[in-house]
Amino acid sequence: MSQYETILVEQRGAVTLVTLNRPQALNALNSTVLQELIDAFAAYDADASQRCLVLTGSEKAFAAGADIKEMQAQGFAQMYASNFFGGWEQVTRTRKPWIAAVAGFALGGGCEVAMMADFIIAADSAKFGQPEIKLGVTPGMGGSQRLTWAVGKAKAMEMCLTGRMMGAEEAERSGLVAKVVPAADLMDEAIKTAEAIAGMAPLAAIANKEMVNAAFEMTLAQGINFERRLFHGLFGTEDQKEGMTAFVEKRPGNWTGK
Ligand code: CO8
Repeated sequence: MSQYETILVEQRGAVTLVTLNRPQALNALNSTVLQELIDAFAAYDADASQRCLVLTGSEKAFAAGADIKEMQAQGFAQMYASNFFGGWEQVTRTRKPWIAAVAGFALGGGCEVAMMADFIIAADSAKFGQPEIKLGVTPGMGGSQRLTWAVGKAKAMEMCLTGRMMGAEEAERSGLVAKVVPAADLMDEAIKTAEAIAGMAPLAAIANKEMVNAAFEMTLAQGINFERRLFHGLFGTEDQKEGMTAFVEKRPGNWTGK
């Protein structure tokens, strides 16, 4: 029995599978979903047996946005005092790798959560968009920033100002998603990819993730220096010795995460 109301969490070997589960609202993200994801992601990060996580929704919707019905009546003071949805920052602080597997609608907050992932694998049915302008508002969970980083100003501005949806093929061409697969293959592909990552040296996985993310926060010179220092640091790990010895001995690495 899952201890959660709005998500399902399952461990498949070293891969944690988290499924958004509010089908009646197309997986709209409310405060309960957020709190449950914070808890599930923290549990994943703390569990040494788990090496990669996949977040997914349903065939029809990854998530159709933040829950409009929850937000509708709120005023500025309430939103500001509660720092409404500020908790998503905690999800983005997950240290270990995670993938968003997206089928159907990924709109508004749904698109924004997918973009918080380390990368997105999309079904050919996926539709991405930031339609908040149609509700008289804007993205509020990082969409104006992450979409612009991902696809550049022209497409990000056009999508935010018109609220139009972008299909999977265009999303791949534009750099928003890593890979598009037939809808029927989405979960197999996402789990297979997660298993491949889960089979890597755990500290190297975290270090690779930190480095790529540093590219968004640092100058090129700072980022390259950060990369080199972390690279040097991995020579203090057992897994570096094991990985390089395994290569020389022509066998797979046997990682300890030390
Ligand atoms: N919130 C609440 N309920 C929703 C949402 C949503 N975002 N999306 C769908 N639902 C509900 C519908 O109200 C409907 O419920 P009911 O059956 O009770 O009427 C049920 O889900 C099924 O939806 P539809 O009947 O509309 O299904 P369709 O297949 O006809 O349409 C769409 C699918 C096109 C996805 C349509 O549902 C839609 O346009 N949804 C809203 C998309 C949207 O505008 N998303 C952006 C929301 S705002 C946002 O995400 C801001 C994020 C930043 C917040 C940060 C705060 C700091």
